[in-house]
Amino acid sequence: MVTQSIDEQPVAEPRRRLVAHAVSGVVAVAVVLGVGELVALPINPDSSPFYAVGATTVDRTPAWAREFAIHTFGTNDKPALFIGMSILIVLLGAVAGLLERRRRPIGSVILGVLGLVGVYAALQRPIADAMYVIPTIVGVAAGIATLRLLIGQLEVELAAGIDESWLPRRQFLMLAGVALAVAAAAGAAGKFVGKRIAGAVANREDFVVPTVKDVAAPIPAGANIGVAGASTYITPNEDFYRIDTALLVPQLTTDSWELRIHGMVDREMTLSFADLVARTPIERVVTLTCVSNEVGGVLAGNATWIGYPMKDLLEEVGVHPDADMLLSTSVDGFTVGTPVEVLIDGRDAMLAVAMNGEPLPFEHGYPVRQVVPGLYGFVSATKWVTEWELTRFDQVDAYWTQRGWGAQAPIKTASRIEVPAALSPVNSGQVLVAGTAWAQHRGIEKVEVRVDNGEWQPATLAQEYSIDTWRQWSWMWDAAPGLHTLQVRATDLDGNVQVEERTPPIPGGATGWHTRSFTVK
Ligand SMILES: Nc1nc2c(c(=O)[nH]1)N[C@H]1C(S)=C(S)[C@@H](COP(=O)(O)O)O[C@H]1N2
Ligand SMILES: [Mo]
Repeated sequence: MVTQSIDEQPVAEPRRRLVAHAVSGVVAVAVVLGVGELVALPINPDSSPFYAVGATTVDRTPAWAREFAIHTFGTNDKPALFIGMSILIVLLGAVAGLLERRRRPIGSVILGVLGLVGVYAALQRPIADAMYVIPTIVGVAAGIATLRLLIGQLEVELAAGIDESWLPRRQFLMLAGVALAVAAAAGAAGKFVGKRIAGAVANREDFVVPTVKDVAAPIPAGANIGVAGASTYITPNEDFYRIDTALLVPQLTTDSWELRIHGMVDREMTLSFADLVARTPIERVVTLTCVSNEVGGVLAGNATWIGYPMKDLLEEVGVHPDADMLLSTSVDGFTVGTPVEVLIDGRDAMLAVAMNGEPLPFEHGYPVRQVVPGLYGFVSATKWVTEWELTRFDQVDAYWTQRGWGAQAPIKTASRIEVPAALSPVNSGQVLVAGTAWAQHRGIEKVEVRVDNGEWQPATLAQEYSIDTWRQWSWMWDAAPGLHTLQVRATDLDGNVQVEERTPPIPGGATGWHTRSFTVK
C-alpha cells in the first residue's frame, strides 16, 4: 500500500515543521561548502565551490555592475559579494530543505543544480584543470547525503503524529548538529590552510631576486640549435620536469624558513633566510636530471640558478674530517644523502633561491632548494630544504636509498633523439635529426648517430656552454624509403662512451642507446 506523503496530510502544518525542513536544507548546503573547502586544499584553494563561484562571478560581472559595486561598497566590495552569496545560498538551502521529501527528492535536485554551477565556475578559473571539479562534486555528494539523512529522520519522527506542540526529537537535532559541526570544522580547516597558502603566495610575490656580481657566463647563440620540436637550451620554468613525493606542495615563506645545520660539525648553526641572503650569491646554469629518467625520457631540464655556495656554509660550520655525507631534509621529511666531497670539490653546488630569473616556483622548492651539478636529483637536489645533518654513509640511508635505490648516483652519460618526433612521418631525402646529450660535470665530447646498425657517424655539436649543462646536437640524414632505425650515443670528456646495455633506472640510472624507428616515404 502506498502511504500518503506528509505534505498531503490534512493536518495544519506547524511552523516548527517547516523550520526543521528549512534547517535541514541549510545544514546540507553548509556541508557542501565546508567539505568543498577542505577537498579543494590539495588541488588549489581556487577550486573550492564557494570561492570559484565568487571569483567567476567577479570575472563575469559587466563593467557597469562592477562600477556600481565599487561605488556602493567601496573596498568592501568583496565582503559584500561573499555576504550576498551567503544569503543566497542559505535561502536556496532552505528552499531545498522545504521541497525535499523522502519519495520526491526535489531538494537534492536543487543541490545538484547548484553543484553544476560550482563545477562550471571552477572550470572557469585561470589555471583550472579537470581536478577542479572534484571539490564541488564531493561537497555536493556529501550535502545530498546529509539532506537525505536529515529529511528521512524528520519524516520518521513526523509519521508518529504531528500537532501544534510538535518538536523535532533528539535524533534529528543531534544529526543536524553533528552535520553542522562537521561542515564548520571542514570549512575552518580549509580556510586556515588556505590562508597560509595565500600568505605564501604573497610572500613569493614580494620576493626580490638577489642581485649577483658573480653572474653566469652569457649563453652563446651557438649553444641553442633552434630546431623546431627539439628542447630549448634553457628550459622555461613551466616546462621544467617536476619530480617529488609531495602530495601537498609545501608552502613555505621566507619568514618561516630556517636551515638547521648540525651533526658532525664544529659549530652548529641555524640560518634564517635573512642570514642566508646576507652571504654572497652566485649565478650558474646547471642541468638537472632525474634518476628515473628512461633512455630517451624527458626528466631533465636546464635552468639558470641563483644561490649561495654550499661549500661556504660547510666551511663556516667546520665539517669533521670523518663525515662523508650531508643528509639534507625537506620540510616534509623527505631526505637526501650527498657526498660531502662533491660539495667542496669546487663545483657550483648551491642553495638556490631563484630559477630563470624568478623566485623558485613552489613546485621547485620555494624558497630554498639545493642544486648540485653532476648528481641525480634524488641524491642532491633537495627542495624546501630546512635541515642539514653532517653524518656518514655507513650510518644512515636517505629516503630513496631505503627503498632500493643507490646511495651514490652520479649522472650517467646520456643522449636522446628529439627530432623527428617518434612515429612521425618522414619523407625521403635530407632529414634533420636533432637532440640533446648530457654528462653533467664531465661534459660532452661527441655525439654519434647510426642508421640500421651501420657505421657510427659524428653529429654536429652545439657550442659548449659548460661541462655542467647539456649540449644539443644535430645530424643530417640522407633518408632512403623504407623502415629505418636511428640510434644515438654520446661520449663524455672523460672518454666514457654511453653504455649500450639496456638497464632499468633502479638503482643508479638507466643505460642504453636511444633508438627510434621511422617509416620513410
Ligand atoms: N623535498 C623533496 N625534494 C626533492 C624530491 C622530493 O621528492 N622531495 N625529489 C628529488 C628528485 S628525485 C628530483 S629528480 C629533483 C627534481 O627537481 P624538480 O622537480 O625541480 O625538477 O628534486 C629532488 N628533490
Ligand atoms: Mo629524481
